Amino acid sequence: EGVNPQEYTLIKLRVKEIPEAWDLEDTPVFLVAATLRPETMYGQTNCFVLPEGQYGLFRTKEGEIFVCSQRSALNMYYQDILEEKENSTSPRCLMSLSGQELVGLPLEAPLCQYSTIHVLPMFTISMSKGTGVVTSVPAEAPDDYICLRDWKTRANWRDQYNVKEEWCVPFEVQEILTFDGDGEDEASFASAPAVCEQMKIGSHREKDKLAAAKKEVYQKGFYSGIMNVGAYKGQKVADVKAKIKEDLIEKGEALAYFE
Ligand code: A2H
Repeated sequence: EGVNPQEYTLIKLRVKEIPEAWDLEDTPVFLVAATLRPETMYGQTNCFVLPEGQYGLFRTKEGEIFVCSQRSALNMYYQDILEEKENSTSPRCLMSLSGQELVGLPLEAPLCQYSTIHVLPMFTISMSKGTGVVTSVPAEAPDDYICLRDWKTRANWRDQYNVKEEWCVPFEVQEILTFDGDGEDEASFASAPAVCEQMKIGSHREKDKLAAAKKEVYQKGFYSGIMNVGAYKGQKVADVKAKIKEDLIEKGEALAYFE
């Protein structure tokens, strides 16, 4: 962790069918995903967790339940997001779960074009960054694009990790940004799928190639991207990013988080 705190937006992904074993009845439960790109949430197709990662259920001050890493729960406790516990320096974990136990859960995600998306595994998630939960926007994030493509195309991986075809195959990359005056070619060149295909990235385990792709897509998206969907359609990403974040926070669908 560096000297300058990084501010993330935590996106609240509501669990649509709460497993009975969690014994929570009607309490609202959310997987919380840390993102630097709240303006891309229109393009969500799924969510990712680390199968061997340890996650926990934690109660917030508002009486909701968040699913996230233990480490991020401690940060949230100090940031006054989680329920206070008297004479304690750490939050209470209601239940501990592996990422694999979250795979397949149906979620409702803010701004998402699909009414239900699912949790899939991603092997490159770091449990010491964000919440350990990553929401997936394949149009703008090379990691997300390649990982979703892995689950769509690799039946043997799906069998091994209990991933159903219908959790990944039907979900299309949504064109959420366009690029100023450049016409179609430039726009499609800057998208994550185009950059990844051009770089011939074979699987989401190819971290170095993905880091290079990420840099290219990110710069282009932030500095020349124009919203192609939603309330700010036609406006520059750089001008509306903060507003989209504030709108989500105001609606109770996201919150600011630092680390
Ligand atoms: B971003 P930074 Cl559209 N492990 O959100 C691996 N990756 C993680 C993570 C973890 N524990 N927690 C968050 N992330 C991802 C959207 C997005 C992101 C787009 C484009 C680029 C992008 C949708 N996924 O990130 O190391 C999250 O993915 C490019 C950097 O703190 C989060 O933002 O800089 C980003 O990495 C945070 O990475």
